[in-house]
This record gives sequence, C-alpha cells and structure tokens, in this order.
Amino acid sequence: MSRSAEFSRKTKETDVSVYIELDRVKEISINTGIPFLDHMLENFAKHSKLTLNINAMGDLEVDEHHTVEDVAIALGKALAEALGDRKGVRRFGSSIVPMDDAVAICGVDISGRGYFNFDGKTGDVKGIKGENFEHFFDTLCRNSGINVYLNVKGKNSHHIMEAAFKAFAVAFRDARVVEGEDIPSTKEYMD
Ligand SMILES: [Mn+2]
Repeated sequence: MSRSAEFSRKTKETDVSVYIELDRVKEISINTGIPFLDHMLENFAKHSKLTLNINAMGDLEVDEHHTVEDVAIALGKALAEALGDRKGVRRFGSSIVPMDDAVAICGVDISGRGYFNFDGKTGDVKGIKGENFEHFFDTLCRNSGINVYLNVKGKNSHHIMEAAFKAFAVAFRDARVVEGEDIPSTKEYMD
C-alpha cells in the first residue's frame, strides 16, 4: 500500500489542490500558474520518486506571493498526512547536489517538528522573487513537520534554485523510506 494524501485549500486569494503518493511513481502533473515553480516542483517529485499532482489558481495579478505560500501550505499538509504516524520511517536523509556553477547541501529530519534552516543567497528568476523561495521552504517545513537544513551557493539563480529543490528531493527520498516497525525516536513519539 502506498502512503498517500489529498489536500485542498480555497481562500479569497488562492485555490490549491494536491495529491501525493509516497511509495509509488505514477504521475507528475504540476500547474501552479508560475512556470518556474512548476519546473521546481516537477524536479522535486521526479528526484524524490513521488506521485505528485498540484493544481493552483492564485491571484497572480497581485504578485506571486500568495500562490507560492499557499502551494507550500497545501503540499506541506499533504506531506504530513501521507507520512502519518511516521512509524518505521528512516527519518533522516542528506544530499549534496551540484548543478554546473551551483551547489546545494541539504539535510532532512522527518521529525514532526517543522523548521527551516537556510544558509546562502537566492536570486530572482522569472515569476518568482528570490525571497519567496526561502518563504516557500519555510512554509513547507512548518506545515509538514519536516526539519530542513539547506545551504546553497552559485552564480546563476536558476541553477541555485534547481540544485536546492533537487537536493531537498534526494534527502527527502531517503528520509521517508519505511524500513521497520519502530518509531525512530528515543522518546517513542514523533513531534
Ligand atoms: Mn532548469
């Protein structure tokens, strides 16, 4: 059985729906209205070996902020639900992913506690300001109960961000694997 979740969230600013499966690669379909964010989330799903469908309609006429934030909220909630009680999960994962001039170092702890720890500098790309990438990861962490450390450096903003999403994908791919029955915590509880 594949761990899965469906999550929808509609506000006056955005309408987002997410479907995710953690243990089966079926389909990746991402439509957020922001092509660069689609590109990043496709990379996340591809390199994390997930089934991921995301549809978002946001108030892009204002700017991209609400859409980026609300996609992160919905994806985070879906991840939390799909991970469930996190019993038997490997819990930790880490990666170093280069992309030409850029490199990203990522550590993931599926601890139940959401915290984003960021080092480095991001830049603007088409459709998204650099600051909104940090906001995306921070929002994703807080809503999923996943602790992420991410360190990026490089010259080209597209490469830096793509390396970051791939590094997160590879670290998460390992961390979410179920390999036993135990709750992987000395306190026998994940939070
Ligand atoms: Mn690219």
